[in-house]
Amino acid sequence: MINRDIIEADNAARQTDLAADYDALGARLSRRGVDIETLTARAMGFGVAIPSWGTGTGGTRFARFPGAGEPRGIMDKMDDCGVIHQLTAATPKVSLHIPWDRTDPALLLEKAEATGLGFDAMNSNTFQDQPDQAHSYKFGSLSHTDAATRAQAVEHNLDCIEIGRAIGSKALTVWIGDGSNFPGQTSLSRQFDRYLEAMGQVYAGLPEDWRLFSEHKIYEPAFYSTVVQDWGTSLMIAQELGPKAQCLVDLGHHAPNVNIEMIVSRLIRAGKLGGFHFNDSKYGDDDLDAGTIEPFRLFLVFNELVELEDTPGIDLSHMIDQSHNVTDPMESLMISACEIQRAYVQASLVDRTVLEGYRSDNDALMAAATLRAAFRTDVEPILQMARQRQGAAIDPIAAFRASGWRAQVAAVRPASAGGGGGIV
Ligand SMILES: [Mn+2]
Repeated sequence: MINRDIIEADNAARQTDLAADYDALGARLSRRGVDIETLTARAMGFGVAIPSWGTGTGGTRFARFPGAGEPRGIMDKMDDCGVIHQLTAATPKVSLHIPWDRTDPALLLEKAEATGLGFDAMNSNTFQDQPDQAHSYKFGSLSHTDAATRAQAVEHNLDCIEIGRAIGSKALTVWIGDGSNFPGQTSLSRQFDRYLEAMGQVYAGLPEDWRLFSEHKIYEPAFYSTVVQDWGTSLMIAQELGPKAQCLVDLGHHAPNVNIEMIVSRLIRAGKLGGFHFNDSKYGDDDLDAGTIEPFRLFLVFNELVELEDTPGIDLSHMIDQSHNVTDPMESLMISACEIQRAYVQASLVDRTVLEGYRSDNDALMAAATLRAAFRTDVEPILQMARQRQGAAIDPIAAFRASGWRAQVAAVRPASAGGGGGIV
């Protein structure tokens, strides 16, 4: 972890400005009937999980250009996640990926204790072959035509649940690359039947207090058809499997211009929204940093979440899923967590009573203006204050750079080679 003195010294230099900015924003919000302290408390209560795989430099299918001091394994990844949470106070959990993070659960618990972290959903991997496995996933996993290959994929998912149980996780996210590259290559209907049957076996192995998240993605690695390609299919899966099955929305897994906030609303209505993989995209599953391309879309997603937050039974896993190819992954993850938190706070200051009035009166112009007023409000002082009050950094990137963390770990972590996974 980073020495507390470094964080405090960096905060000290920013404290006076923050106090002035916070008071000024508080006065402005007060004129709109909004209590800044309520928003700060909400910011402090917000958390988004870091994907363990996001701490290493990602890549594309063309190449990966490693960075300095990349984590050597899950213990280093947990150290990095601990620092991200220390500086942002917004990332209390880590989402593990098996087999990339496979290790003794006792060591994971020990590291979680040392870094002040917990564990969010487990992620299985049947989109790659591992050196020791009997059957290849080249032509699919849970939906493969061969029963033994499907059984192997089911067994792997059950194994992920076992590891998760040992470390206090409460959910399993299943994303598969299964599909086809050619029309006629596979039966679209029977392939889905096979998937459902295999997932039924995974579902049967879920502990009582666990949830199973089905993550859809429109295409890639399969380029003609994908078994779990959209939210409709994901909803069918969740409804067929049972009450512990829900849908996970990865923001980058849709066709361009799809109205994701409406998908969010529909899934909540069905009682089937389980969680998110936050990221941003310009063209496809780009896995860019949250809020960098379409911050208004991120805001609109949170607008639905805040509007429906009192829906009975709603319990969402907020997770990041990004690939950091040209930035320091820890810096990208810190900024992303803060941007996701920003969208949440901005959505929290929408005047819902006023908005409902405009909706009732069919005043489209003022309804849209009400949302824009919230989106345009600079809530940075609220985020900064939330961090400062929790002992984190007012400016996480500045404190991180001042700490010299990257250079320190680069001295003990050997340079890594290219390759490895990044885009899920
Ligand atoms: Mn994802």
